[in-house]
Amino acid sequence: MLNRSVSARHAPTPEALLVVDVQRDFCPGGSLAVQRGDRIVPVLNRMLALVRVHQLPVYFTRDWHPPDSTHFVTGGGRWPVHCVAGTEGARFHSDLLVPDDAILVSKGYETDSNGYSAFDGRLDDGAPLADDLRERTVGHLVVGGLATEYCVKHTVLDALQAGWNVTLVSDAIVPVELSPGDAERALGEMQAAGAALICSDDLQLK
Ligand code: VGL
Repeated sequence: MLNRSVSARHAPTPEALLVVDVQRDFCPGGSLAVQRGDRIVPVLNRMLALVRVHQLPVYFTRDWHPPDSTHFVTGGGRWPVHCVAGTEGARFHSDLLVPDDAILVSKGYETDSNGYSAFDGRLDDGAPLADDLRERTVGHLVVGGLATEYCVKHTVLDALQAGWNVTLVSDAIVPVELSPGDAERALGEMQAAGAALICSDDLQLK
């Protein structure tokens, strides 16, 4: 368990990487596959290498649903069963280089929770994401992952609303695009709320 009083004394780290839901069920072959969702894995791996050089915190969110979630069609919701806690489909993509010191954020674990936003999630020790970010004095989140107009969008909007700066990495996100234009609308919403949109090649970390 993270010792919170010790972590609060860490040197300030203004930026952190937040990787949203790059789980097997959201990738080709999964039960809620985002078309070509896995194409961001090499991009994220390059970003992870960069972040390591700068020794910045890295958060990985994961959908972590109970089998009887009301988020699923089987429970009256809109989505096929996916990312059930502890199953193969809930694991991160096998090529994603999740570092040993990655901070996991599980969300959607209550029966009646959609768990779209990382800010509804908790770390392994039960701390809400926002508390951990504040303790590490993170002021700026660099965000990539799946899917643009659901978990990425809800996470980014919640982060901005709560006062974090957000840089969204355009080639490290993929939409579900259930209806044409969904992704563009989501990007517009996030930018209007204050998110900066950049390509991973232009990413500069402090
Ligand atoms: C997601 C649809 C349903 C996501 C999660 O991770 O974006 N999308 N559940």
